[in-house]
Amino acid sequence: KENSEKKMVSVEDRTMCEATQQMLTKARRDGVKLDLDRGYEMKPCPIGAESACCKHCYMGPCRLNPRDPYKKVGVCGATIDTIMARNFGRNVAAGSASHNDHGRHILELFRGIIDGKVKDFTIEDTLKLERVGKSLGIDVEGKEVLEVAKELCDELEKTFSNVDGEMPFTKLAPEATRELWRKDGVMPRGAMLEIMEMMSRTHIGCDQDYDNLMKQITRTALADGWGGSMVATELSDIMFGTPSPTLADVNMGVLKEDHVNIIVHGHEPAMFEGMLAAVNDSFFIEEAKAKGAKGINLVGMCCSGAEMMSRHGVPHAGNFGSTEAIIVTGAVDAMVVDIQCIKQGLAEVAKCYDTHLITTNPRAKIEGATHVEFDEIDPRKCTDEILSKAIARYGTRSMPIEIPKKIQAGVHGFSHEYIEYMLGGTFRGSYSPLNDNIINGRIRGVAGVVGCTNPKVKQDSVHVALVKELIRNDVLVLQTGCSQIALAKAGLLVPEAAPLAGPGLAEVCETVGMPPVLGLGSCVDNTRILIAASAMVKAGGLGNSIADLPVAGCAPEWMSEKALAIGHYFVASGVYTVFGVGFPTIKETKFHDLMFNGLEKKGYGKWGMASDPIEIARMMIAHIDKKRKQLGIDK
Ligand code: SF4
Ligand code: MSK
Repeated sequence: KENSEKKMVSVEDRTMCEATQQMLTKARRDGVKLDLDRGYEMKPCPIGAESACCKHCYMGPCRLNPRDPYKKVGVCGATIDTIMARNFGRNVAAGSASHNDHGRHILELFRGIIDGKVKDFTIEDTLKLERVGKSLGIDVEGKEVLEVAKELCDELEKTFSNVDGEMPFTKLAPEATRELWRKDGVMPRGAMLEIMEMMSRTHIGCDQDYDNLMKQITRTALADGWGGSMVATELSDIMFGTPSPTLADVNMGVLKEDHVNIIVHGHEPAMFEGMLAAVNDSFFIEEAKAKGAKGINLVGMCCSGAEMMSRHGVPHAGNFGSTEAIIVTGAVDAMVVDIQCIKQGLAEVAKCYDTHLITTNPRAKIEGATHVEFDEIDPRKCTDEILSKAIARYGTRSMPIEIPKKIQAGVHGFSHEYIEYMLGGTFRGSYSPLNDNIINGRIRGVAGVVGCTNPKVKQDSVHVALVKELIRNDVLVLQTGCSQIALAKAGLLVPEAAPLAGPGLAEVCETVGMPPVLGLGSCVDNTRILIAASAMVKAGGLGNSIADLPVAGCAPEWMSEKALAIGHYFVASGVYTVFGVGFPTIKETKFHDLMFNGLEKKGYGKWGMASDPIEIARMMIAHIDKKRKQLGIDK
């Protein structure tokens, strides 16, 4: 009864993804509640939504009034600015910790290959190994691959363990940007130290000056973007191959009724790479056929899906907002997960549709799921057990199957290296073609549109409307994560979408044969945008620091702490970054003013917030135009 459709908001108001609408309708009919409806029913605490409460000690929790924020202080005397800064700092610490944990495990895998303990993975891209080594000052001349790899591994270990000095990959940022970080004392040292210090300084009775807290927040966020996230992306490219454009299908129609369907969802590529190797084993293909299936269909979801699609063209079934809904098809024989953005609600939905939900990582188990641990030293032990379970489930399928017939082809896999190559071979030298096209005004500026979906807003709708408006105004859009999947489903990641762009951008797209929207991969791959932005500065003609560039960023449907860490590392690197949905600060407070105005005056980027996509586009374009004017390239 609780699920009666009468009480529900229409499915068209919950998501613009037609496949997800169809599955939400079916779930309601089946009496199964999905996150899209739970999100609508949840009434978030208005005090918490604006970060006006604190539970950092047991004299509280203390609640202040967001409508009159300076009227009261916490029991310890903490002001609204201290409370908001501490809360934000801990969010950023959690987000940075997630990406650094991911990056550190990728580094351990890399070390395992070098030591010879890991035999099922290898160093795929030796050219990139050399390039990254050289960029960090490693002498690669005349050295064996493993020798360079060992030196790179030792150097990148400092990303996590340094207690002083400068994090290795910060060398890739423009000198003026690094000088600002040094001058303000926010240059990140080692990620473990920065995250530890962030947690320590936000303990009751420690750092109670919002401006001073902002310094450690900035350092902790930079330790993500120029730290663990960048290590994850660059080493994953070296081990599994650097992406280049590849055609791939997206949306729930990639499931096949007559195949054993296995979905991999999460963030670390190793387990997915292991699955990809295992599904081609003729033994399992024959096993599947013996149960009446035509074969085994491996597809991705969320960010590890985006990463595998970029690298190998593996089909992608949908973003964060569709992970529960896809199980409602009844066609998913196993959903295999690792870390981050895996809703606990999947366990209940999987139970309802007799789907195996399989956790594989010791750092992320789910009550009610089956745990089959993945070990890089013996990957087949895990992948073979998963395949056996999925094939057995196919053989006993008893539910009606309903797969939405929605599928959209797109071009994915634009690494920063490929963007350099495509737009003229190099960013360096006398103004690269990308910079030339920005200077001559064909391309007005560059926007990064990234991040999650959030059931507080209609899934995908803000992403799609925003990106359409940006390209219509000649802004080239770079995408990652769940946002990229939203636009892929909407059909914008194809060269044929060029006519949707303004005349200048359309001309560039048609000349080069590229889409107006470029998909760069998963959410850790946002670091590709940092590297591309640094390369634009170094190419010349667009100022001295990232803050000078006519660029802007946005996460219009964000939800995670990782998104806050990413947003802040972009701001700290010099980028105007707008968030949709809402923001955990109160306007008319000193901390909010520092984030939304003060940081820019100090030479950083700044935060912005709006929920309407056209309003967000207007804000981003106004910033791009302001930067063009400052550079003297406005016409
Ligand atoms: Fe309240 Fe201060 Fe304790 Fe926070 S730290 S709960 S504001 S007394
Ligand atoms: S998965 S952090 S919902 S982009 Fe990277 Fe998607 Fe956001 Fe998770």
